[in-house]
Amino acid sequence: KTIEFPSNFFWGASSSAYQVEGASLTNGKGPSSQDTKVLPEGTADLTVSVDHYHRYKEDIALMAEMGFKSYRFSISWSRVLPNGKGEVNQEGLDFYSNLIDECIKHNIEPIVTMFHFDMPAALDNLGSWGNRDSVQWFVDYAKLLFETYGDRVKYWLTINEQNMLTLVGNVIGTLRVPEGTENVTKEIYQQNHHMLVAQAKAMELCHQLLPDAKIAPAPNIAIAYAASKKPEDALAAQNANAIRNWLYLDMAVYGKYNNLVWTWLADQDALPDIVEGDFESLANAKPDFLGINYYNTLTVREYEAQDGYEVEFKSQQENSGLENMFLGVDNEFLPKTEFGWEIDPIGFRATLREIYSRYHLPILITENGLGAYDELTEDGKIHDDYRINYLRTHIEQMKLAIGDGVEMLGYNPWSAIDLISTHEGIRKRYGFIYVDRDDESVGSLQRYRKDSFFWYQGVIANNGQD
Ligand code: BGP
Repeated sequence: KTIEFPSNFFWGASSSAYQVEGASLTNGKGPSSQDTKVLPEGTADLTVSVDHYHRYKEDIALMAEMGFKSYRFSISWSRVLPNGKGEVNQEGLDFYSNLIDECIKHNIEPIVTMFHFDMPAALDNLGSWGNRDSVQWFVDYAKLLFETYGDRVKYWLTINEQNMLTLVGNVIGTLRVPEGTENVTKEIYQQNHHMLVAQAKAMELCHQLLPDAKIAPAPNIAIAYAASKKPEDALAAQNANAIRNWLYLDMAVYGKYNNLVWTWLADQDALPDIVEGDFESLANAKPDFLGINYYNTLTVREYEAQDGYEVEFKSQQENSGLENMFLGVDNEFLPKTEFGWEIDPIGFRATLREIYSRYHLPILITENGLGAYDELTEDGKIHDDYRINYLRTHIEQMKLAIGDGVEMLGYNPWSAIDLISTHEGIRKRYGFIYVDRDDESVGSLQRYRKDSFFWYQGVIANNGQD
């Protein structure tokens, strides 16, 4: 059968503020947790990044040349509110206003993430998401954004990858556990609860202030496969799915804690403290769609204590596990990227099917992509056929998911332009647009069109056929 992408499908790509902008401590911007954290040795710092702050017009023009219908970017909280609350930085507000106008000028729909891993350092010092006041800080920040940009921004995303923040926040540098904390799991899931309530209140406020706007969470969702036919492995896969995926979507959509997660927390005496009214706020708020980041699936088997395995959820791609719940293993059917991430386009289709049948909300892909070492040739080309191949196979599977009845709003892979990877610096590139800089030196910052740039231009022009 012929499957078509909808005619108003949002073909575009993504970025996040601290990874592209630079100007990290200038023009009134306050430091964020990304500016104060110690970066892995040898990775580019964020003072310049790829200087999108000064070159956004050139960058948006290149996105328009590719035919983008949407651009997903994030607002740096501490650029608009240097202390996270209180005094507003007008220059910061103006920057995003100009960026939004520039998108609209090129008929590119701005899709705005409100929080992408960069907590204002001033709020970090007050305990970040561990402080119950963080709910109000976020709601006040959201109100400022809705009032300032709501006349032009129709699509909003609350918190990027809240599940990864909860599972590996220490690695990302945003969600920290205070030293001396006795029950680490309780502390982490308390912070998670504050984020969930903050998100619910922000979604409700959005609907009150901007009746035409649409708002969604943007977790990193990928289904977990059972490693074998062993029934215990099926249970382990359910545990992994609940903890990694469904907790976040069940909460955002139904305002209910997933029962597997709730009992797992209770067993560890780690249930979050709930304030009166929390469940009401959670139940009242409904997203209009779901923003989904997808990179790769997870394969798990039954947990066994004697494994001598370091049991900890390490990152989205590394084999990881959680005590008594599951252990991650390699999947021999899946190839890996140069950086060791499994590549699973069919898992993308499976994930989309599963999400849609659980929640029945339209899905916007807010990230998907391949990080690789790209090489700039002497004649100014980048032959990234590996990236084209990755994206092509994922688009094919997304199309099959549409054929399965999944309602899709758009595809915004990671990333529009090369940017600084949090863990790997700029040596791990994702963009359609190459930036001449490396981890050691800022370089010329000149932009080049990769082969994938021209390929994606064709895909968009033909609404999904290449
Ligand atoms: C997601 C984040 C992005 C980006 C991407 C790639 O988790 O939302 O900010 O970093 O992953 O990850 P990495 O840069 O580690 O390759």
